[in-house]
Amino acid sequence: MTSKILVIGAGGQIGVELTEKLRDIYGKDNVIASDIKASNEKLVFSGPFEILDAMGYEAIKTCVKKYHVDTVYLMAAMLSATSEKHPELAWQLNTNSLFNVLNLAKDGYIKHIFWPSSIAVFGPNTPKNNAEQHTIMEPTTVYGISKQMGERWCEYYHNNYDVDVRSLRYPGIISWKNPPGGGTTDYAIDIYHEALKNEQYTCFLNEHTELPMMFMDDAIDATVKLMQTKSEKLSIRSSYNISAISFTPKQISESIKKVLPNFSINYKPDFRQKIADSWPKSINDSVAKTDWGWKHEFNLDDITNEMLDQLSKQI
Ligand code: AKB
Repeated sequence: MTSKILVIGAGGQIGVELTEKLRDIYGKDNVIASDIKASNEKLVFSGPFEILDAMGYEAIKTCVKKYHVDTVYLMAAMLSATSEKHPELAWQLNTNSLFNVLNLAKDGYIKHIFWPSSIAVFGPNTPKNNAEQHTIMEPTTVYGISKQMGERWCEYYHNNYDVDVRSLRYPGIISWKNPPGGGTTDYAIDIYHEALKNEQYTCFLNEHTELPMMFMDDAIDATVKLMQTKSEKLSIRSSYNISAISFTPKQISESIKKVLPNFSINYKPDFRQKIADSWPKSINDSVAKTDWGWKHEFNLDDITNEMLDQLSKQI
């Protein structure tokens, strides 16, 4: 029998492109997109779609039974900046949704889970450069704490209930198809929109804030690859470090200037600076490379060219 996949939070920045990719690979009728609202027309009309609240165990179970789902990608989450404004809601969403899906697997309704973690699991005491898979973590943001807790529970459910749950610590993801929502790394998308519209950008992080980043295509590839890897090859059941590139606002602005020489940037750091300062500058992903052959494709100038090219067609 063909595997049936449910994507929860399919309308988000990563969810939309992940659903598209999964529908390409596994067939549109085998991938059910769901979200709390039907905000993305393309998603709704390109295959099965359900309105679904990630916080409702019974509703997810009903949907899983209706479509005979065996694999869930849980993409619903509140990101770092918004979570600092709504700590309780962030905690509820980010943790209840994960427990719902882990318990569906424990109760025998589904077999496989993908759940994204983040570089936000690291904190100010983590080594800034080349943060290892296993290192000091101690996250200081609500989002980071929720992701770290989630990682511990994923590993626990795997070890104690044999749940096949897999996860990646995504860095900032840069994309042009769907807008991001409420992250600290979102500046690296906003900057391309503003460069094309106004040739000017005011950045909410200071010029030297170096953060790990990745182009969407690489993030989707990593996700698909991890889920296609044979279980026995996976040594990590909390979440894998994955890395592509690291840059500062100044470096991304220099990359943009190569294409748009009149572009200028200025800096007005806000509350997101503190969040960014708590995260490492770069990530060591050697375990993902060894276990399942992870490798990124897009470097900073590739991303700049692709972003400016695609966004200029949209504008
Ligand atoms: C955020 O900025 O909150 C996210 C993340 C790094 O997980 N993009």
